[in-house]
Amino acid sequence: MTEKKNPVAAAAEKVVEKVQEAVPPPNEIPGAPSPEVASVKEPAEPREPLPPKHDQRGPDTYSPTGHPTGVPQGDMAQGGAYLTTAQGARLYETDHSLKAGSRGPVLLQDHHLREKITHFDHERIPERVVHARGAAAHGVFKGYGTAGGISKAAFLGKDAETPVFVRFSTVLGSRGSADTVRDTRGFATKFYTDEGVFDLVGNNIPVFFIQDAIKFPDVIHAGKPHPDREIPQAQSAHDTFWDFVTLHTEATHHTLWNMSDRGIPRSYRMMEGFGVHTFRLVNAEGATTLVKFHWKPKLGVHSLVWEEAQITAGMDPDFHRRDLADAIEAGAFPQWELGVQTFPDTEDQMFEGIDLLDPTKIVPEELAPVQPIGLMTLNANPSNYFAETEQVAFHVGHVVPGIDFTDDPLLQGRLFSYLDTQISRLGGPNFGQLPINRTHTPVNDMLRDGMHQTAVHRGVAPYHPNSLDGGCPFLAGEDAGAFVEVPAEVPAARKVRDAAASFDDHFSQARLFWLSMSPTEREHIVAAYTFELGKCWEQAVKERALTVLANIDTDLCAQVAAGLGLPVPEASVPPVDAEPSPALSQVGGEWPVDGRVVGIVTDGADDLDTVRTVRQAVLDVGMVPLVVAPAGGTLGGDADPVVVQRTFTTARSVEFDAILLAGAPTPAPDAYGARDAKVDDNAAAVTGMDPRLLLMVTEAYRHGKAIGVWGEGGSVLEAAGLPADSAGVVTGESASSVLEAVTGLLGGHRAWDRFTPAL
Ligand code: HDE
Repeated sequence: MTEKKNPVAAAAEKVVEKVQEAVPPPNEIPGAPSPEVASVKEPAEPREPLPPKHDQRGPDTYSPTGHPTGVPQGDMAQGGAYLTTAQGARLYETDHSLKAGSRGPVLLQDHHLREKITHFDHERIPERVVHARGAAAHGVFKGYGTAGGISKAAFLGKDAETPVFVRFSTVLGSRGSADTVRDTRGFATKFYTDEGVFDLVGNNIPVFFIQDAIKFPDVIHAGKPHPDREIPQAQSAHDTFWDFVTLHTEATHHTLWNMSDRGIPRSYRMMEGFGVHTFRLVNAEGATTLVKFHWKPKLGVHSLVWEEAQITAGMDPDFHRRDLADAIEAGAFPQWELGVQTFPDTEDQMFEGIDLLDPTKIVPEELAPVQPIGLMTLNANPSNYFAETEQVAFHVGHVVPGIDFTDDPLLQGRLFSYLDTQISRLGGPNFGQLPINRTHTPVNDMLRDGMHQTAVHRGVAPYHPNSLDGGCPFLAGEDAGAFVEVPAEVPAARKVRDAAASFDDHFSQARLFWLSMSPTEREHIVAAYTFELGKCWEQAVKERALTVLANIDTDLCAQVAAGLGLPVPEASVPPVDAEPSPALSQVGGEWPVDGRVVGIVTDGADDLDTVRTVRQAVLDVGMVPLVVAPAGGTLGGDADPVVVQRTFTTARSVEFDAILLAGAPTPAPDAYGARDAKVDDNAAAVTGMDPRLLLMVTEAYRHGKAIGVWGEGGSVLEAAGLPADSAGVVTGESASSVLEAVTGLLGGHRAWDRFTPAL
């Protein structure tokens, strides 16, 4: 018997094919705003809306009650060639309101004007109270099957593939704030599993500021801008933040991570993710294991340097957003391995003396290795920021059978907060029906009505038990895949507002982290504390902060005190030596270079064939080449033009992971200080080169970046006063050998050997 094809699905396939045919090939250089090259004249011929760009897709198409609709994603977007009202009536004019005479008053009957303006007036929704600034991508998670012994969750099964949507974020800043500020980063993953949605709502730092959710409003009020002037935006370098974290010393460990390079990631693609709390997994036999979740990026963990982060916040506030979207557009799909540290589910919930319920503590990987259980690949950008990235609603309580909670008091409070917050942000209790939040499994709840209800429920008996709807829906039982809470024992106890004595240790793991850092990383930590506390106004806050640092490490405290010009206090809790955890350091490995950005500087007159070859070679190894020249346009005539992506006016070193100098550009026509403050007129006269290029290489040098030089490029180093024999500076006759060496250096992230740490 031949299988009858569902006509909706068949039609959908055809449309999908059509859309795919229309999709243009990937651009070599990501960032084109549209799938088609724009015309100079305004297009006049009516046509259907353009397809999405090749790298974009929307949420999978499911009904509000979790049924696959077979509707192509394109049908979730606008359609038809003509401008219409929201009700679909075609319009002939949208540039002028309806008036009584061309100079007369506007008429109240102008339904188009009123609809257009009213809708616009209501376009905004409240931003997230924390993690407001973010970027997201679609992808897929593939289980390794290695977690089968500890969790019955089907999506962890061998080769099970589950669609995911991941949103990365900063914590403190508003929606429009800069990406590269010093802050914790959110790392939230929505798994659309066959057993319901599972949200793993984590951060890039494995510990948290507080041990109990009731303190969350306090820490966030302290970290957010001061309530009177509403400054500073998106940063912790201010009095209220340091006032709180020094009075509330359980924040010490997390604050130290923030002051380390982890607080300024190079890219969302190069961050670890952590579930932070200990979770409880349960297998098919009902046996339980305590775990901590880890995301390990295939590209390694890398950071910016502080000056670079600051310049970037001004030059390109969207740096992390752009990096993620560009990498995916260019086909450099970021990947993370999901892993777990496992611990026996003992009565005391301790492991090697570490309280597993205390979210300010890690378990060093050397004590409990991270065991890989699956691989996540992000392979598509959202097609609409608001519909997807802004409206995605995560909730720690979205779990599936096989994953359960522990009594971590921070986790317990989050279980309340995430559901609650969506109601005010997304306008009611039906946020789960927004396309990006829809589960891929049939929904049969008895929740009804409410604002923005988009399901059309049938039946008369949304209550249980009933006989009028035939008893539907029925309860499942564990054997039919129900989520059944682990019947964990709760010890007989008295009601108290209190914490366990083991929660009192606020310094030992901060010291463990400090001792695990390389000398370079320690220098960065000292600099970060000195900067942040130096920005505080209150002397008392600085002095108190030093008393906290004294409890972490004497050297750290002394160095910061020297920078602040304050005396070094005695430790109140003398530091006790801990075994360092090498896994915590970011320095010293080799990683892939996918999506790294290489600036190729040419004066336009040098050997363009070499520039072409190097540009192609950069693309061939999966990196992004950006050609920088004195002026825009193309170089080398019409036959085989080299497109210029950046000029000295638009380029800044922070955009590049490495710089290749193919030439020594003389000052461009706009290279004079009156027009561009980056130009030092004197330097231009003395060196005969464009001073913005000298600024670019000097900054790249300061930021530990690889610099490759051949031909005339050598004279740029000389003019900039940079030693050609310094670590990470490659000079050579052949461009290809220089590029090879630079690529090798990028594998190690930065040339840290260029600097000599004092610590
Ligand atoms: Fe959140 N957190 N959080 N948080 N959190 C929110 O939920 C909250 C905490 C995290 O990309 C809010 O939808 C409380 C730890 C991420 O949409 C809110 C406490 C960790 C995101 C909320 C914490 C996180 C949020 C704001 C203390 C790492 C962004 C908007 C108990 C493990 C998710 C929203 C996204 C967002 C509450 C602590 C991660 C208000 C009460 C610990 C990644 O519900």
